[in-house]
Amino acid sequence: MSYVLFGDKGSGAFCVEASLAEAGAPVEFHEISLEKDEQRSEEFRALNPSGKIPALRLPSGEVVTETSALLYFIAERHPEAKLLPPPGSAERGQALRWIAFMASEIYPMIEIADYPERFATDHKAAAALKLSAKQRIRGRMLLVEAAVQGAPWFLPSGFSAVDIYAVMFSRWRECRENGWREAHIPKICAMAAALSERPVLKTVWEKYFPLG
Ligand SMILES: N[C@@H](CCC(=O)N[C@@H](CS)C(=O)NCC(=O)O)C(=O)O
Repeated sequence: MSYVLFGDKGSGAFCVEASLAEAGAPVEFHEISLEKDEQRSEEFRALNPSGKIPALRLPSGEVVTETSALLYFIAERHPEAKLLPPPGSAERGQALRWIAFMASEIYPMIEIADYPERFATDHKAAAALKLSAKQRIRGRMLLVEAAVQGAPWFLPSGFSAVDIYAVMFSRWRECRENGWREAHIPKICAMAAALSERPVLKTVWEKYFPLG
């Protein structure tokens, strides 16, 4: 039995598939279409009651969800992939800090930007909310950009799970629209270019972000 990843192309499942590819761990992909709202189906909610992707079924049968937890978990389970700096090191502290920042300050804003009607009572309020969520996401991505310590990677010691996570947010509509990311987060764009060239990530990259 291998890992089974429940996700969709272009989604947060990218982080999981990229981390597993770095670790050389085989994974079976099970598509949960966001367009068809399959993440809200009863069948999928049996795996993740919060109705969100990604979800990872382990070879032993348990299901783990929450992208940031999965980034830590895969790094821990596959230490040979060196997805995080050594435990207790100052760099590990920075890695955990910025993954936590993106998980708590940016990812929840994506739901507001993508599904504003869940949070508003009418179309006008939903449109205003969508716009302000996009502005928050952008403002917070600027903080991530300013914290980049290496080149092209986030950490001076090299490639890590932080790069996978930051690059994912930069691919989404809120950062992509109107060339915003190229103008405002060039270090994360350089990170994305370098990441897409990593031999083990090429196929994953093309699957999730065929348009770059
Ligand atoms: N807290 C979750 C958030 C995951 C999330 O928002 N996933 C999006 C796709 S990238 C989703 O499933 N959206 C569908 C929905 O909110 O109905 C995590 O960190 O994994």
